Amino acid sequence: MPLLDGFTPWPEPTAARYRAEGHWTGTTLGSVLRDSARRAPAHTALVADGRRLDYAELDRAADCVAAGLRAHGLKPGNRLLVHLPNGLPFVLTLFGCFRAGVVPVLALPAHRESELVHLARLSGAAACVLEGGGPEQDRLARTVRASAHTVRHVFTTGTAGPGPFTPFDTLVAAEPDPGTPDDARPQDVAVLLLSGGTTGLPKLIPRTHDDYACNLRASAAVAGLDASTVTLLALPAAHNFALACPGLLGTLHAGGTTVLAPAPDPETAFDLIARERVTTVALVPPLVLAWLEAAELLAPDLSSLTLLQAGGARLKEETARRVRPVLGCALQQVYGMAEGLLNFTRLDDPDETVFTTQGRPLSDADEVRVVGPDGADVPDGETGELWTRGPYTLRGYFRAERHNATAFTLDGFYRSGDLVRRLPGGNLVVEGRLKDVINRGGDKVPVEEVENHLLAHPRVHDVALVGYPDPDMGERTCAFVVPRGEAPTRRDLVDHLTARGVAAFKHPDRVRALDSFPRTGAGKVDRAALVRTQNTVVEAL
Ligand code: J2J
Repeated sequence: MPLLDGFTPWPEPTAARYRAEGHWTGTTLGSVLRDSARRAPAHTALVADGRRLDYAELDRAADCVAAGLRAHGLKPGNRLLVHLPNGLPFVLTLFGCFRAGVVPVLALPAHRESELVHLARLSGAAACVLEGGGPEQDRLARTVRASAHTVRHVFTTGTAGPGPFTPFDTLVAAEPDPGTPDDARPQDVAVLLLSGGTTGLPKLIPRTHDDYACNLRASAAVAGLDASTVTLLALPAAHNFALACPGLLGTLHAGGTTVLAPAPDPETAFDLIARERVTTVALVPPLVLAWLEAAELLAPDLSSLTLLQAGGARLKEETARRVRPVLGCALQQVYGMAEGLLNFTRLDDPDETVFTTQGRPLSDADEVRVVGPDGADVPDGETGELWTRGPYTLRGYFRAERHNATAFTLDGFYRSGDLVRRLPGGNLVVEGRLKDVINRGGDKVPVEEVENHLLAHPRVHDVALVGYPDPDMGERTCAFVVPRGEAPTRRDLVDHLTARGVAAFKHPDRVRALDSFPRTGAGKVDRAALVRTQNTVVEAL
C-alpha cells in the first residue's frame, strides 16, 4: 500500500537513523493500547461520561469500532472528520481509526461550520463523527454533509431520532472478527492534527504512528507517568497537548487511568480530582489563573495532585510561583506545537528554570536552530526565530505544496514563526512570534481568516485584527474597522461571525472604527502603530 497522497515523508536515510537510534520502534498507536491491555487488563483505563472502562473493555471496544468503520466501507487511508467533546465516543473513534487504518481529522470542540466545512473539504473526508442530539448539532451535520461532496457517512452520537445520520452506536455494536490484524503500518499517517500556528485557514498536520508513538512515549517519561498515574483531561482531547504530550495517549501507554473532564472549570475539575485521586493535569495559562483563584477561595482537596503542566501560551513568572503554594503540586512548563517539537522543564530542574523558562527539547534527536532574519544562527541569549526538525516534527503540511515551499527550509527544518531565546543551559524562553496569529490564552486566532470573514460584512470597508495585552489571557483581539457608512458595533460583528459559523474564540474582544489605517513606508497597514493606539484605549466599545 502506498503512503497517503499529500503526506511528505522524512528522507529515507533520516528515517533509517531514527529507527536505528530507537526513536521509531515500528509500533502503531492501536498496539499502544493493546500492549497495556495485555499487561493489566483489569486496571481502569478510562473514566468518562459516568462510566469506568478497564483496559480489556476499552481494547475490545476499539476493535468493535474498527470493525464498524470497515463495515461502513471505510478503507485504510480514508479520512474521518471528528468533532466531539471530551467523552467516550472520542476515545473509541480514535482507537477504532488507529486499528482500521482510517485517519481521524481532529477538529476542536470550539469549531463551528465554517471551520468544519473547510476541514472536511481540505482533508477530503469520507465520513464524519459529530455530536448529535440537538437542533444545532443537526444543522451543523447537515451543512457539513451538503458542503463536502466526499462525505459519504455522518455518524452522530447521542440519541439519534429518525434522520439522515447513522447512530454512532452502530459502530460500537459491530462484532469484530477475532484475530483481524490492524490495517495500519508504523510509517502510515495515524492522525491529522490542526495547526494553530499558521496564517490563513487552519492547515492539517500529518502525524505517523511511529512519530506520534515516539512523541507520547518520551512525553510520558519526561512527565514521570506510570501505572499509578491518574490524568485529568481538562483541555480538549483533540488538541495535541491533551492528546499526546503526554495526555490521553501517554497515560494509556504508561498503563495509568485517564479521567475525561466535560469542562475545564475549577469546580468541575476539583470534584473530579478529589473523587478520582487525580495526579496530573495539563492547562493553558488562563486556566491556571482561574484554578489558583478558585483554590484560594474553595480550599478543595487536591492532595492527590502531584504535577501541573502549563503550556499553549506564555505563563507569567508570578503565576508560576503560585502553583506549588496554592495547589500543592509541582509545575512543568511545556512549550509545544502540534507540528511536533516539544519542550519541557524537567521535574528535577531548579525552581528558577521552572518559573522563568519554557524548557528544553524533549528528545536528543530534536534539532533546534535559533536564527536571525538572514537565516544565520544567533548566539545563545539573543532572540531569533526557532527552526526545528526531528523524529516527531512534520516535514510538510497535508496537501499544502505552496505553503510548504516557504514553511520549511530546503533541508527540512520547520520554520516555527516563534521568536525565542536560548539560554546557555539549553532552555528556551518564548519571546513572541513572527506569524500573524494572535495567541488568546492558548487559543490561536488566525488573523487573515478572521479578517476575511469581517470583510464580508456590508458595513466593513477595511479591517485589521490586532492583539493587545491582557493580564489574564496574555492577549485579546481588537478589530480596527474602516466602515462603509455607519460603523458596525462589536455586537453586529459578533452576530455576523456567529451567522457565518466561526468559532467563538475568534470573535473580536473589541471593535474600534477609524477613518483610515496608519500605513508603513511600503504602504502596508502599520499593525504595530495600531497595537500602540490599542494599548492606550481603556474602554471596550
Ligand atoms: C509560549 N508560547 C507557547 C508556551 C505553545 C503542548 C503545549 C502547547 C501546545 C500548543 C502543544 C507555549 N509559551 N509554553 O501542541 O503539545 C505557542 C507557540 C507555538 C504555538 C503552538 C503541546 N506553548 N506556545 O500550543 O499547535 O507560538 O500547540 O508555536 O496549538 O503555541 O500552538 P499549538
